[in-house]
Amino acid sequence: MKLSVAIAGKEAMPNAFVVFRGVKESIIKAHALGFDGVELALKTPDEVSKTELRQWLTDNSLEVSAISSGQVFAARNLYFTDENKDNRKELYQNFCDFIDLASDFGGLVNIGRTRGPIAGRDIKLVEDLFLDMAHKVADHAEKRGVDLILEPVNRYEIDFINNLDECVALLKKVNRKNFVMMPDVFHMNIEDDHIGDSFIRNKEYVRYVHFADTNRYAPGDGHMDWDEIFSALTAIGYNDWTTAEILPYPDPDTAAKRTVAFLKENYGKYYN
Ligand code: LER
Ligand code: MN
Repeated sequence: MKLSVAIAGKEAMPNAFVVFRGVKESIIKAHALGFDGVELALKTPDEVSKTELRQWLTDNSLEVSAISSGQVFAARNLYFTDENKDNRKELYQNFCDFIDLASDFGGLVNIGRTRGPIAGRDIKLVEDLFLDMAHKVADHAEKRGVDLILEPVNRYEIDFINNLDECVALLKKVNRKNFVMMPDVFHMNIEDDHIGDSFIRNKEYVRYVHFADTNRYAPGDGHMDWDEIFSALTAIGYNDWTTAEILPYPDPDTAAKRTVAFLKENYGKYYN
């Protein structure tokens, strides 16, 4: 497996779920602390120059693990289940641009809270709005060789697609090879029956994984059963990115250092 850390540009909202801010500074830090990659949380596609990004990654032997889109929802209020035509157009264009960026960096674009809420509406209408946008962005992603990764998110953040079973039920309706799943063990701890069983039940769709402990602090700082998680990931043959999407507590450097120390000391054999 490879270890990545969530980062954002300097302009990210204070509540963005990232450890480091400032793309260049974050890449330098991530490399120095022992990560293999960074997950880029972007608000807009033009926030980072491709040329500079490529140079910073090369200089620090780092990869982009994925582009994440949470701030497109949190800061710009754009989402798949919106009925407003102009907003849908803007969201579609934004996703096409993220996909183009991902085709050069990482090959993955996340859909977390950007899927949008049900918000008291008829579930059929909400799913149809989601499916319509899902197919449009999947068409574009297919041309660029990019996968879209839908993330179940806990009920206190959004009311649509909270656990892996619900996510896979919807992904079966999407029915596109490049539209798969990104489980986050922090949300799974709240929503799924048993983390290990849920990974195994839904294994065909697992493409990327977010790590955090039960309190959303660094792995090892809460009461998450990491043995169960690594056993399940091994059982399903998962050997790809595990990305720390944690609160920068008590400060970004300490949180990042604790993540690397805990995972490499206890589960080093998985990070060959
Ligand atoms: C939000 O809680 C989260 O986990 C993000 O990765 C998705 O927006
Ligand atoms: Mn997450």
